[in-house]
Amino acid sequence: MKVTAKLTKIVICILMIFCLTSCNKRDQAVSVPADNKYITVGFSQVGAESDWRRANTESMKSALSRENGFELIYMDGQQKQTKQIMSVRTFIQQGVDFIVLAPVREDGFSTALQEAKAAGIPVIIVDRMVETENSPFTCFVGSDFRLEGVKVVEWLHAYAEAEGIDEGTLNIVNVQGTVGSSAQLGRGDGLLYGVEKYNWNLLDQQVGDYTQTKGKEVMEAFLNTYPELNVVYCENDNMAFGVIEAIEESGRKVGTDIKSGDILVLSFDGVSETAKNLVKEGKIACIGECNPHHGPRVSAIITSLIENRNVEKLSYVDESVFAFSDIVKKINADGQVYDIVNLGEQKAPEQTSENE
Ligand code: GZL
Repeated sequence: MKVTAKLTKIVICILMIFCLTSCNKRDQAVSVPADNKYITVGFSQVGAESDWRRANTESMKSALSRENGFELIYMDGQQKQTKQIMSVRTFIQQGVDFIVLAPVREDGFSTALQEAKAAGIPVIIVDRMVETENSPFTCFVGSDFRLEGVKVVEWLHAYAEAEGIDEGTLNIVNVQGTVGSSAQLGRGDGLLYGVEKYNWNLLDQQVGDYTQTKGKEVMEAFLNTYPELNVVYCENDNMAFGVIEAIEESGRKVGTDIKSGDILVLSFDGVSETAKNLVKEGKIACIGECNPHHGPRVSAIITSLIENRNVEKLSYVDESVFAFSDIVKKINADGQVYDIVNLGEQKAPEQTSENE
């Protein structure tokens, strides 16, 4: 009898251990919500201030879609850093899997990023950059804004040379993007690089905040103050639209014939057909392209991170330069040669295999 009792006890203990471990397994299985089949991504966008921004939002939404396995929580920062910081903190409380931040300006996000890190949530910075020292983020994908600016100023220099324009007569005004944003800081650096290298006259710099309305206001003031101005360095297309309105309403002419009194407009983005048509007309002489299509890159980065594959800390999108004519065919920016994409005249149709 004793042996049987002992054996029974052993069997019960074994059964209990089995049940406990399998229950735990079942508990662990239940602790992961059954509907958690999507990767949740909290995206804090700058706002909706420009065509570029709307294209960027569209790219992110179509890439981070449910069909692609994502649950996207989109928050519009309305160009206010306080709203974006609040969004990051909300995402942390919601326990999202990833945070994507398009920062309105470089400084001021470090604390919120530290909080996301402490919560174990990877942060991907897109488009504009945050200040890098002690700003913990997993990786960045966006543009090299200084390079964008250098490309445009090198185009202006090459154009002036090709047209026989004395560069000492270039009187430039700068309509700036949002102060403190890396797009504004970088493109502004590009301009100052050209002013110094080619001895241009930089008459003034005022903030247009990337919007058409403010771009027009700034240009109206410039026209009243600087009758000698003949070049406008505009840090995005929507401000350029406002600049062109202001110039034409003032009775001056927008164009590329500076020697005859035209005001030559330079810009950035090149996203909308409106902007490209203005280049064809010569009302915008040159656009430094700014690529808004970050969605697929962010989706690929998230997939790599989930699969524990390495991702580049900083990755930059490829961008070109659009111009109103092919008078300048190539430029050299920071030691790299770039072909100019001529929008002005339709080139001969591409050679096809039949008539090669
Ligand atoms: C650039 C982006 C800028 C665009 C503007 O990557 O941050 O912000 O040039 C947009 O059109 O408003």
